Amino acid sequence: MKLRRHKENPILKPRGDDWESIEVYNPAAIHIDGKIHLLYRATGEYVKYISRLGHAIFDENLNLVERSDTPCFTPDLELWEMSVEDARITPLEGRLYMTYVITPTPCPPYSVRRRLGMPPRPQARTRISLAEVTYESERLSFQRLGIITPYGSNQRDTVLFPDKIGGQYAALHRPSAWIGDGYPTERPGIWFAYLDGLPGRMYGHRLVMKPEQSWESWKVGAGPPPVKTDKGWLLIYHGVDENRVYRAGAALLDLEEPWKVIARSPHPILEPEEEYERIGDVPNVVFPEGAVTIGDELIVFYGGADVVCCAASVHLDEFVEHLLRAS
Ligand code: BMA
Repeated sequence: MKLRRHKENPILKPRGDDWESIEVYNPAAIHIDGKIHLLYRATGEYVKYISRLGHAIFDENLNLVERSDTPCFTPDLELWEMSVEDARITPLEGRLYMTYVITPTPCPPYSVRRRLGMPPRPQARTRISLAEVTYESERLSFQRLGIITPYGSNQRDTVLFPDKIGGQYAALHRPSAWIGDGYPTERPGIWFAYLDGLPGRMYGHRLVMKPEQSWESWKVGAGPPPVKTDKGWLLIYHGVDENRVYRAGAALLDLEEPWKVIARSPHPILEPEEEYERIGDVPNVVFPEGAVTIGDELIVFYGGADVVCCAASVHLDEFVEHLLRAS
């Protein structure tokens, strides 16, 4: 079963001549008091390729209500954050937590470097940091809580579960360095871990999913935080193939032992088809990172071709039933 694209896609495009003038993509999403807040990755130049986070507010019909003129979250150079990328927001115990990627040596993607004749990408080991987000008097503020992923594991795509698992905080993460000899996967996969606190460190790692189908053979990574349903945790994830095409898939994970996969979509639930997904700074990319449930509808927010923000939706119960039948 496929997600249905929003008719007004893309819902956000680059604008101005500053920090968000070339790319606005891969948004986190959170639903607060009838409004949907997106925190999107924004870039304004290719040379340093620093990402910041922008903030846009939509109503429940996805009409844009407000878009901040300034970034809401910027790298803290004293913490060796040169670029902050690909946020996810999880409501947990009445608070909001954001996981985000820190890149020590930001660098444009291959297609842009080739176009601009730039030198090869420096070796970068990315890490995931955590922040608590507060929304008060229509303003977002952030308190940094520090790095949560294991040293040297080269991370992206890390999301907290919105509930404790077995009484412990828990996350899904994607350690790109944990492949090959000594690891249960040859290609980057989605792993489960507990956290010993917030802030805290990960422990008790278990592989949840590795690439299975040809459309996800290069790597897989979690998208938005898992959505709790009575059939299991619904995980929307991305899969990359040998030609670096990014598609979205879905899986259901056991509620108590989320490292156990109950169902998994054999086919993509969204793939690059529209021009804004096929043509951009990285062609052929749909990259889901945010999801909100409004009534029976699950709305998924994703980046298109590393340039724009988009939305697509599905009837949640029908989708879960279909996933159970199809796998
Ligand atoms: C990933 C991340 C994402 C990006 C995707 C496609 O590694 O950098 O932010 O959308 O590649 O380029």
